[in-house]
Amino acid sequence: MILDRQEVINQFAISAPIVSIKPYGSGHINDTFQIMTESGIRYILQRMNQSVFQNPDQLMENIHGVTEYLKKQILARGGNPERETLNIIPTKTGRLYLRTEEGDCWRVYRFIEGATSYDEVKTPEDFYQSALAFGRFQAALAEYPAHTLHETIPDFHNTAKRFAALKEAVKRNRAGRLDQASFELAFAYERESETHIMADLLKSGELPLRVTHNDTKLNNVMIDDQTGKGICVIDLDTVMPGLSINDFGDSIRFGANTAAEDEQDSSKVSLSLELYEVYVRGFTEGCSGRLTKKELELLPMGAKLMTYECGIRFLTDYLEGDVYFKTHRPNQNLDRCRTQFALVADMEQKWTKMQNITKKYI
Ligand code: ADP
Ligand code: GN1
Ligand code: MG
Repeated sequence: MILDRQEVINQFAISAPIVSIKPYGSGHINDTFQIMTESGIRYILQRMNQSVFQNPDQLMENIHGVTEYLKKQILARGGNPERETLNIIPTKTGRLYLRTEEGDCWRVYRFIEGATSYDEVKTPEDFYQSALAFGRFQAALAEYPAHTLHETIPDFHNTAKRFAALKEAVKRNRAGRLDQASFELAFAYERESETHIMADLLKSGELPLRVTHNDTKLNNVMIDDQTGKGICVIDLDTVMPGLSINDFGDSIRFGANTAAEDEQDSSKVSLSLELYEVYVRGFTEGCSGRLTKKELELLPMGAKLMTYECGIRFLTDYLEGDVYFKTHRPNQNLDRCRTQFALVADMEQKWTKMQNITKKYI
């Protein structure tokens, strides 16, 4: 039997009758809905993207482990665990998620009220607050037993493997779009030698493996509407062992860009050095002295390589026919790739300035 959304939500441990179910948010991966109940309590319902996350059991085990761990810390400091971390609402049979007969996997979270996840930086203060929140998130998980975490997406930030996937996509030319992307491909290939940098630094022990978020874009943090503070880091699907500079870099890629991720006029793209500095300040403060000197020195590299890697991923998806990231119009993935590469080029121009700003915080 194919369940509709109402029947799906009926399987979860929610007592109040459901008033409405509406698509929600602007994430690129999962199908997200806002559930309104008669009591006024809201929930987030998500169909997990199983082509991206192939093992929902392991995925939910990670999120359950991490959120339970964070809850203890939040309680110990007198915080509100219902707002400061994700809360999984189990099914009526006590499971972390629902698998329907046709194989779809659904989960429900408590809705974090009185807070907003922003798709663009409106004020430097918001960006600073997001930096603090992501830094603190990493600090809070510093002692988390990393070996218990499943790798929900293998080689998620292995740039060399991402580059290899691009080469495969070029060979296949599955969507017949190769000719439209020749400039972008040349840009990507010119920087192939940089794809190994992070993995080499990890291998040589110069960078430590930490428990990281791995998807630190601005709309994955909730900012309190009253206090303006970053209260909760969400979208915990990719919490895995990783590099702190990648968490830093992914935030810069998205939030310190003067244009939207899918801006069609790439001349609007640039790195805001003001926002870069604001984020360095917030992130280092949030990590509260945990980052090593090497990690701090490599923050600009994290920003550049995460932007480059994301550009490669958008380009690969464009060539494959838009099968990974959600798209809402033709060429959106190509536009996204172009903004990322324009941002990389601008970072290369501003490299010394980025390094000088970073030095102030070492
Ligand atoms: P995706 O992996 O597709 O990005 P997310 O988990 O980030 O999915 O959810 C998409 C959006 O839904 C978020 O950017 C945020 O706006 C909203 N959202 C997710 N979880 C919650 C929550 N618990 N409370 C309020 N809003 C949420
Ligand atoms: C995806 O899930 P979302 O929209 O927060 C992607 C990130 C990319 C980002 C680009 C699991 O993030 O890695 O950086 O899009 N998440 C996954 O906007 O692939
Ligand atoms: Mg998200």
